[in-house]
Amino acid sequence: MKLAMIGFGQAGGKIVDKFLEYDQRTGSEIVRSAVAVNSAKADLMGLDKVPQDNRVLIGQSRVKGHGVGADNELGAEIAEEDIDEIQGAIDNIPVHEVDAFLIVAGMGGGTGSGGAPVLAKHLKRIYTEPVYGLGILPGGDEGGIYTLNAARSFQTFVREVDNLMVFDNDAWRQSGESIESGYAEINEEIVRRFGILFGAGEVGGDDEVAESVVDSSEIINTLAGGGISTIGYAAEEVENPGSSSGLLSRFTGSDEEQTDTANTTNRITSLVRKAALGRLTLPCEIEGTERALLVLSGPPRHLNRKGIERGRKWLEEQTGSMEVRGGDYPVGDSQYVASVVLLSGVNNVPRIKELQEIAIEAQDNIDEIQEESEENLEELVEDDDDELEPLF
Ligand SMILES: Nc1nc2c(ncn2[C@@H]2O[C@H](COP(=O)(O)OP(=O)(O)O)[C@@H](O)[C@H]2O)c(=O)[nH]1
Ligand SMILES: [Mg+2]
Repeated sequence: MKLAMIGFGQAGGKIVDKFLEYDQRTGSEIVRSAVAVNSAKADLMGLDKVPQDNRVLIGQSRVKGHGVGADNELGAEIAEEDIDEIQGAIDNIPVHEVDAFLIVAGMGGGTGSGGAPVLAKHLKRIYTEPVYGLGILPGGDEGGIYTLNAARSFQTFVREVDNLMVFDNDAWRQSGESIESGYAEINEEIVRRFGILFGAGEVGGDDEVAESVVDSSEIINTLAGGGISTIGYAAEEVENPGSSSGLLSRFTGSDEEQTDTANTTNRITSLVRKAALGRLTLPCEIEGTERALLVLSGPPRHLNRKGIERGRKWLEEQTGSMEVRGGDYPVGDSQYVASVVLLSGVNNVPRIKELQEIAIEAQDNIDEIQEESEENLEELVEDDDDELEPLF
């Protein structure tokens, strides 16, 4: 599946940069175009792969290239004010060649948190292609302002996009690591999971013969209907004589072929379970998921229809969904069989409930403060009445 990716803010830009690197490394060709938008000049300069012409600095008249701090209201304002400049970069995208837009942003900061929902709304008004979000939730240790930003931005972002895929930094935090090296690993994880998912829809007719290849319409249909999505992943190393580093098996008897088939099927079903029950990009209860897509990637001889069908059935039972799709993504020279499970329209997510409560609480506080100040104002006016002559 071919995407136009727009990284908004620092996290967004870095992750899109990583997607470009992944594309070059694996030849998956999922990034048709990449744009980075930021209010901080230094962040844009820190990118490696996003073409210079596709780096858009917004809010120059307001913040002089220094960023908005963690002020996501200011982030939203400057995105609105400079939407034409962002559109200028998007005008260079051959939109007829892309299947969807993907806006990537950290939800806890200022620029991406405020700007990503504004851009989503804008793109949806102009284009008919789906607009997806990839939202990164902050770690719990980042502090209250980040959580509050995320709580507010998340609500708007999920409403504006066709589907919001989520990665929760808090669930992936590793202790004893510097933040930067921690992010480097986390970003690898993000790109691997989404790379396999979107790469699955990019296998052409002349690629490896596969039993049931996933195409991009299956990804789009799984995401259609909106809501929040999470992704599971599991992989196992396999022997692959087809790859350069694999061992050549000299002889394969028919008995061995049969155990091979059984092994292949068992490996696939166990990888599907591991992917769905292991750590998801956004941890949640998988029961009650509205739609799901299962992708098995790896060398064609290690993929089979029976395993995928079993895995698909198992996912139907676990999620209670009647809309579970599945297929394979043959990668001839891979040393791994990997299972990616996209759970779309998840409903039972503790982290999201927590964020919603925080947003409501914050709103109540704001209302209270406003009421108080209105009362104070009335008192002032009443007091004034006694002392001042009416103006007219
Ligand atoms: N996964 C990941 N998250 C990041 C990275 N950098 C920042 N974040 C997260 O994104 C949030 C927003 O930070 P940042 O992108 O710098 O804000 P912005 O530039 O104002 O949009 C932070 O609160 C972190 O949770 C990164 O490289 N990877
Ligand atoms: Mg930053």
